[in-house]
Formats: sequence, structure tokens, C-alpha cells
Amino acid sequence: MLVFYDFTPAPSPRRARIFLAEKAIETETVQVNLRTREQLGEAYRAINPQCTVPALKLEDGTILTENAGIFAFAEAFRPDPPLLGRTPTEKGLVATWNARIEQEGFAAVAEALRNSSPAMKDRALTGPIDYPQIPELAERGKRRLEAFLDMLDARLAGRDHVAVDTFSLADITGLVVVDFGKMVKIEPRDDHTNLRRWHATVSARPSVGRQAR
Ligand SMILES: N[C@@H](CCC(=O)N[C@@H](CS)C(=O)NCC(=O)O)C(=O)O
Repeated sequence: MLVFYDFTPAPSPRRARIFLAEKAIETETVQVNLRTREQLGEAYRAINPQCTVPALKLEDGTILTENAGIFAFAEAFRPDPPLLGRTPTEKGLVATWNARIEQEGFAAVAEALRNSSPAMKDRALTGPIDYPQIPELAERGKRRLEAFLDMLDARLAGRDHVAVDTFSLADITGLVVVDFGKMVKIEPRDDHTNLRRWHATVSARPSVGRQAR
């Protein structure tokens, strides 16, 4: 049995949960409580020295400690439905849009939240080393997130999915980032009509519906 190291309220493991659910890949789940800093304790460090979730332990004991590794494994392990693109061009587009959403969206929310939340004092970055918060980065992160939502709304004009014509990893990452933005009180505006339409559709998928957010 695969073992999935999770923390249900956190956005990064949510991406993996949705991906695995789309593929109907079953796992045992171990919760790692980030609120009590269990990720920094000795037991979890032995699983993932980078002290982050998600992680996925495979049947042969191999441990994948990055979402990117989990997605690559799951797509090869169970190719259907394809979530990383069907053709060379589609694979290129899905990887491109996923990277943009990570860099322009996910990183912006993380920057805003981790540099402002009192609960994350000295935890401005993930990992075993403590880093102090920089309030200016929180403000910059919020501005970047607003620009990201504008960009994604424009991309979704006349489209049902972010990267290609079918649901893909880029939609999963986009959905998780839009929901993560609520943590810094930034949500799609009323005039982000494309983004709102897409968000409602992807949120209704069974793989997403049963995930906590
Ligand atoms: N590169 C990682 C990032 C994972 C990540 O940032 N996880 C966060 C939860 S969303 C975490 O484990 N945080 C631990 C901490 O804040 O110390 C991936 O996407 O796999």
C-alpha cells in the first residue's frame, strides 16, 4: 500500500490528493500536524528531511518528497486519465501553465501569508531552518496575487480549462491557489467572470468535492 503524508488544511498536499483521486489511486494516509510543528520533529524528518508535506512512500520504500515527483509517478503508474497532457504539445502546455501558476500564484500567496501571519513568525520559508518574516514581502505577495488573478481570468476567456482542452494538473494547481488566496483575504473579483465560471466547474468535480479546503 502507498502511504501518503498529508495535512488536510494545507494547500500543497491538497494538490496531490486531488491528483491521486482523479487517478483513483488509493493510499493509506498519515496526517502530519503542521500546526503543532510535527513536520520539524525527528519522526517526520526521517521520512522527509525537508520537513514538508506532501510525501508519498511507495511499495518498495522509495519516498517522494515533492508534488512534482508524486505527479510524475502517478501519471506513469496509472496513465488514465492523463493529467499531464496527451501529446508532446499538450505536455509542454500543461507543464508551462503549471509552472506559471506555481511561480506567479502559489508563491505569491505563500509570500503574503508566511510573511504576515503571527502563527508563522520566524517560519517565513518552509524547511528545517527558521527565517524571519519580511513585512514588505507580504505586501508584494498580495499585489502579485491580484495580478495573477487578472492573468488567469484573461487566460480563461472562452476556455473551459487552463492549459489544454481537458482537465489537467494546471487546473488542479490553479484551483488550489485560488482557494489558498482566501487565507490572505484575496478572492476573484465579481468582474473576474471567466475565473469564477471555471472555478465553479472544477470545484464540482468529485475528486475536488470530497477534499477539505
Ligand atoms: N515543494 C513542495 C512544497 C510543499 C510545501 O510547501 N508544503 C507546506 C504545506 S502547503 C509545508 O509542508 N509546510 C511546512 C511548514 O510550513 O513548515 C511541494 O509542492 O511538494
